Amino acid sequence: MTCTAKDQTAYQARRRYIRALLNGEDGAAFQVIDELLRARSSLGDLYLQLLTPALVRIGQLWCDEEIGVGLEKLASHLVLKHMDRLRGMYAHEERRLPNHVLVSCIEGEQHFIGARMVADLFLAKGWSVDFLGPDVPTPALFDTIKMRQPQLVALSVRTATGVGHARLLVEELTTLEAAPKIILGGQAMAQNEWAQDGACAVARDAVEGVDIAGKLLQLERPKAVLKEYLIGLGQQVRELRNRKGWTQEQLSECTQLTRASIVAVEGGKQNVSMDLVIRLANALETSPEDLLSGKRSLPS
Ligand code: B12
Repeated sequence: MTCTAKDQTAYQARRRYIRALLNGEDGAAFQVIDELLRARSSLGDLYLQLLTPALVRIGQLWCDEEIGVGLEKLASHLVLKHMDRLRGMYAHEERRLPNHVLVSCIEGEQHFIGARMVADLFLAKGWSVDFLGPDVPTPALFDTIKMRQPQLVALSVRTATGVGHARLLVEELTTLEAAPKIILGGQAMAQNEWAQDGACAVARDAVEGVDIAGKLLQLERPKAVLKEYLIGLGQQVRELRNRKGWTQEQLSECTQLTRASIVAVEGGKQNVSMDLVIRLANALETSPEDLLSGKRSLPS
């Protein structure tokens, strides 16, 4: 099998990341993530191609007694810290979709990083997420689901001891009137036939999990609404112009656009050409994608 330059880079990045984790070097470890972010890696890429393999390697070193559980815990908490920072970059309050998922580890399950990854990817897609974390007793989990009424329940089962609890909970949830859709994941789920009977779905990894969830709820991509984007663009332009301390005159000078045009854009009142968006982006030292990503929901 040929090893591409891209594979080589990914491999080197993983080695540097693992070394920094094992040395407790938070800064050096996050620098690897930063470089991959600048190379336009997505959150899913970072979680599946860097953080997960790094933890698997650390688990192997623990299993081979090359490191103790102390260093395993230090490394896994540094990874959790990096995930907190990444979540802050990807989860946008104003992009909330009407979809609600409850993510939890099954009773007895202490491994919660996988479940946290799933929750983060749902957040990045705009879902409302309830995250319950590790080792949630089955009766409490059932009651919380009944009370919160999510459309979807995502359960993490990493070790074999959790499979029985998962099966019991799935059976109980299917008796509910408005039974939620259920998705299961984690290494222990891979071989379990019972989970393939339609009441629930099983995903191999966190990215596949979010994709399957969309299909389970038949979620169509929401139609883009021009007015929402124009209002968002206007607010982004005003925010960035103010951050630069510029007047509308100064922006009009720098972009060679009329002041009236700047006023109309900032008011969300003018349909715009790509040329205009690019002039504004260059003047405000940002990307056209960033200017257009500021979609705002219309006032109800
Ligand atoms: C960190 C760690 C711990 C930490 C957990 C800290 C924490 N905050 O989570 C602590 C120290 C608590 C721990 C304890 C134990 N651990 Co441990 N641990 C690990 C380690 C190193 C990393 C786990 C991890 O986060 N992996 C990375 C995540 C991202 O991977 P993941 O969980 O597979 O999740 C991915 C997918 O499965 C998926 N996914 C997961 N859940 C879900 C849910 C849904 C809905 C979806 C869609 C997808 C999905 O998404 C993720 C990304 O794709 C692993 C090594 C490894 N190979 O993973 C050992 C490992 C899992 N542990 C192991 C063991 C044996 C234990 C203990 C029993 C040790 C002991 N004797 O005490 C206890 C058990 C505790 C318990 N009851 O759960 C073994 C398990 C062996 C086995 N047969 O399953 C491993 C494999 C180590 C080894 N190599 O032997 N552990």
